[in-house]
Amino acid sequence: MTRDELCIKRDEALGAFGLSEKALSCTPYGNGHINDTFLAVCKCGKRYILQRINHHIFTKPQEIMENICAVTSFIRKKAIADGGDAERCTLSVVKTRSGESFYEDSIGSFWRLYDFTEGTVAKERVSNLKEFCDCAFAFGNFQAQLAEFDASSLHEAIKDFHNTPVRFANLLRAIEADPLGRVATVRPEIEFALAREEFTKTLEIAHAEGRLPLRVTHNDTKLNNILFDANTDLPVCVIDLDTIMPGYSVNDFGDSIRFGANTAAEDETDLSKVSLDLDLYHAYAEGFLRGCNGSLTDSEIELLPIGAIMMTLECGLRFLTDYIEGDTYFRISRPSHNLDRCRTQFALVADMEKKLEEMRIK
Ligand code: ADP
Ligand code: GN1
Ligand code: MG
Repeated sequence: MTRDELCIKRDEALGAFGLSEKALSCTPYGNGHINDTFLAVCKCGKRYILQRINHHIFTKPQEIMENICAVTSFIRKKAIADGGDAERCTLSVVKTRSGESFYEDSIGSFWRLYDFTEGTVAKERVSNLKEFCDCAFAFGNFQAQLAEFDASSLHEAIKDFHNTPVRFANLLRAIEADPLGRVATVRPEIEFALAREEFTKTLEIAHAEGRLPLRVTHNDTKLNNILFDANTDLPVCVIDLDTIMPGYSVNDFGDSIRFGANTAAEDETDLSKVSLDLDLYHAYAEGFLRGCNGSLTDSEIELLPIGAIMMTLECGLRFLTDYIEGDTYFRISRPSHNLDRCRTQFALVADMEKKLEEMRIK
């Protein structure tokens, strides 16, 4: 779709929602890799987040929206009962004029609208330990809040999303197909991945042996999926709820570490800058365990460091697979973007492997 076509569809979609007045502007927003996100502003100043759901990835947008509506109303009810901030405690879905939670446009793209959560900011990096610890509390608390949510009512947003052995098998398939002849250029990265095939099975084995329960988890616990209060810097709510489904607590922990406790950005090209910041790591662990409020078992706590390595390795496998397949999944803004991202993830895995003993939670 060209930029112009996207604008036309975006305006068609905006018109489908019951806004009290026409939006004055609607411009690209945020740093997500998957959906197209826009900020829509009305004359009165009211703001909305409009998103085109990536339906190549989320193949059943209706099910995603059912999950989101169910989870957000559950969280909102809980917040009201606890005397919390009903407006800002979770995302608030704006319905279409015909009462649906999403709009399908004339070419089969799917759109949804959220109220903009005012007075908040999303962050790509934290500036101190406390901020990261607060963020950990928010993600841990999110999991604890949903402990009583009926997991069987949730649709599986993306099959095998954090099944690392399946991600490993996908990489092998991509290497075999090698559609763009890129395999020859990424031999060291492939060797790095192949050497860790056995490791990829660790969490699946722990689950099969009864040491790692399935819980309702977020599954995409990147720092920029938390909104912070612009004045107090405290977390206000957890967003990007597309991937909520049964999963492992240690993966929610691990994905936050992967992104937020790395001393470099996810797409840094100078790999000497990449390392695990152990102070951030332990600050996060402390906040996460407090947020989970005693719900994690001893064996889950023991597996937290493995979750951090697993999510980092898995993300590296996914970036490498996408690079080999021709960048069809993650949004890129330069030709080697996915390869650069893969390299930072693998460099971080290597550093975590060295620091494993220091990552143990006592
Ligand atoms: P993606 O799945 O592509 O990562 P997100 O749902 O995380 O998309 O949204 C992308 C960005 O848009 C977020 O990181 C955040 O900055 C912003 N955002 C999303 N929803 C809201 C909201 N309700 N209020 C304010 N900002 C939001
Ligand atoms: C994607 O949507 P976003 O940017 O929050 C991806 C995550 C990856 C992450 C890597 C649905 O997250 O799984 O960990 O990029 N989301 C999906 O930055 O695949
Ligand atoms: Mg996001």
